[in-house]
Amino acid sequence: MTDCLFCRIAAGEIPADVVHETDTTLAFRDITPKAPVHVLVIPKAHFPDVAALAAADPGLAGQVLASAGAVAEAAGLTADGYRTIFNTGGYGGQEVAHVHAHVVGGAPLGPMLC
Ligand code: IU
Repeated sequence: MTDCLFCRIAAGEIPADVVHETDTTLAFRDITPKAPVHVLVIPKAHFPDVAALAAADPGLAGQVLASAGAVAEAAGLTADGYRTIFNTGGYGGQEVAHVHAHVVGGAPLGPMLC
């Protein structure tokens, strides 16, 4: 049993509104959406942030980005545009220490979000 929330979601121990899944990644709707579409994309394996993920497993980092693109495509965001965000650390506003990409869109976005 891990105390990492997103590891537990990836393991199916905590329910989530899953919109996309591969062998290595999971995408689910943010419980507090900041835009009409707000999906989080995680690797199923635990890495604390995007820099740690990219350093340890660049291939998996690419798979997370590919999943983010697939989520945007499936949500119909590609024509008007959208944003992919990785928050890192305290000043970066990262609240959950399991790397996750925010895929946000569905309306014009302000200069900052998430
Ligand atoms: P952050 O980049 O670590 O700040 O983003 C964490 C996100 O996880 C944030 O947008 C929360 O709304 C979201 N979230 C969630 O989707 N489900 C949860 O159980 C919890 C947080 I706690």
